[in-house]
Amino acid sequence: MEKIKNYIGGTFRPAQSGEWLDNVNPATGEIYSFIPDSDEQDVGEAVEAAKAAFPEWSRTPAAIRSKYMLDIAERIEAQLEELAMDETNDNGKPIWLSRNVDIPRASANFRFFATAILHWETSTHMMDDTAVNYTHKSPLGVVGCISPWNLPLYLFTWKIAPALAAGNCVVAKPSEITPLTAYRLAQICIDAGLPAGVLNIVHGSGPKAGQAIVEHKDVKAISFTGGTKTGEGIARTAAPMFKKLSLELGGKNPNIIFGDCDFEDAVKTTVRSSFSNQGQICLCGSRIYIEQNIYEKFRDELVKRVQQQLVPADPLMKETRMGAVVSKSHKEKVLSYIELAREEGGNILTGGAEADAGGRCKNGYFLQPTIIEGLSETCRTNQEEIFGPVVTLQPFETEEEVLGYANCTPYGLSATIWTSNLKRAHNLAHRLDSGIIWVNTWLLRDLRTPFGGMKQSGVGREGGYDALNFFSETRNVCIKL
Ligand code: TXE
Repeated sequence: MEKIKNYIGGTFRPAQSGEWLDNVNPATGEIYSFIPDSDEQDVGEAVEAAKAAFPEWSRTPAAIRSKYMLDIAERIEAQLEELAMDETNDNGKPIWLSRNVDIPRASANFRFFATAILHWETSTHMMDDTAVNYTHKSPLGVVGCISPWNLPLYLFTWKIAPALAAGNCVVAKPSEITPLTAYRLAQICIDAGLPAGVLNIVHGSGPKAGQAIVEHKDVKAISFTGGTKTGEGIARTAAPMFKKLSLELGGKNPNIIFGDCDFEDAVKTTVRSSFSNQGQICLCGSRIYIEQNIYEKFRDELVKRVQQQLVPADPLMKETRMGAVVSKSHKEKVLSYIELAREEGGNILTGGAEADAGGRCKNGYFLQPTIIEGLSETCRTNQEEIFGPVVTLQPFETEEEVLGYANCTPYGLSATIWTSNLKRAHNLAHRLDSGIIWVNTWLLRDLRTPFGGMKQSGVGREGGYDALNFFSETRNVCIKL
């Protein structure tokens, strides 16, 4: 069985403790590789390697940094098939999704920040004829990037790429549940000739390896995506050390569907926004609010299409659109929420149980896509992040009413609005407690735009120049004329 290794100082190494963790394929329930159970010793080594590489890398011209990164982007593209297969085996997601979304986006992340750094401008402020101020940006030094399991290589590279582009050296940790494509990325970096120590990848658990990155005194910033509770713990450790923090946390996103929407487009996209990646995307809409005058028509059509299109099956089959959820414990967590929804008086319109994908997947972690109605906006099912293939439906009559529903959770990541009334769309968009709002679309991403949430969905924004600014220190220089 394959043993995944840490990538430190340009070489592959096991954890110093010699301990390993199991890596399970969620579609089969079988252990298929091992990962290093790293701790603070390994993180310490990685930080030292990053510190040693930093002076050279930070002085390397942006155009050369960009070249390394473009080379990495091309190598990811060239290995699309192998990487897609690895991602699906690690995560349980349909191979279609790995091929068409996860891996292409990982390459796009490197390509985007490799070119963004070439166009990054700083500002000047003239004070009449008295003085000129200019803003100077420099890399922070060694930074930490910690990513989750739902979009493994996609989110890992979304953090690493801007950090490297801005001239930092990185200690990164992928989720211990989905480590494989991060390991492949290390080999790609070696093949691309990325100087040793510029990127270091430490594998292991959150409480051991992740916490050691957050606690290390020489790690200047932490960029984290994951659960809200974990983010809270990270902030507790990092804030008193005055580290820069970017936290992209959970969501409980509303989809608001008005009677005047393009019905076909709204239903079709809602199937995707509810259940893509088995509902395990922080941007999935899990609370669907439908205007009363189309409630029944929309509900019946949504249920019909989900039953027809989303049959849980072997994620390696090219036609599969509903794969396995990421782990046994996650499957159980989602099932416990379905049980809670029943206790709270919810009516399960479809799904509501485990699924058997048969064949080699008979012991995998599959769930039926689940649609529930009849719950209030304030019940736990509608307040807590489930992060699985479970959505609720609720009718509304007025804009004010649905705005209240949409904003009534502790989260504020994203929202979608479906309407042909432009005035209403703007009006609502400006009043929703969400960092990302889509009107008549979902998950349409321009990588230049700010990405992140309000309230318990996080702190800070990723994407575009926001990410480059996060990974930089800013000085103002004032010169008297
Ligand atoms: O996330 P964790 P998990 C939500 C979702 C899910 C829940 C838990 O609701 O059910 O979070 O998922 C590392 N110091 N999202 O358990 O634990 C960990 O090793 C430093 C939302 O995977 O937050 C992993 O690399 N690092 C979401 C990463 O943090 C620590 C995506 C995320 O793990 C750590 C995924 C610590 N003390 C889950 N503890 C989104 N919003 O995209 C853990 N980690």
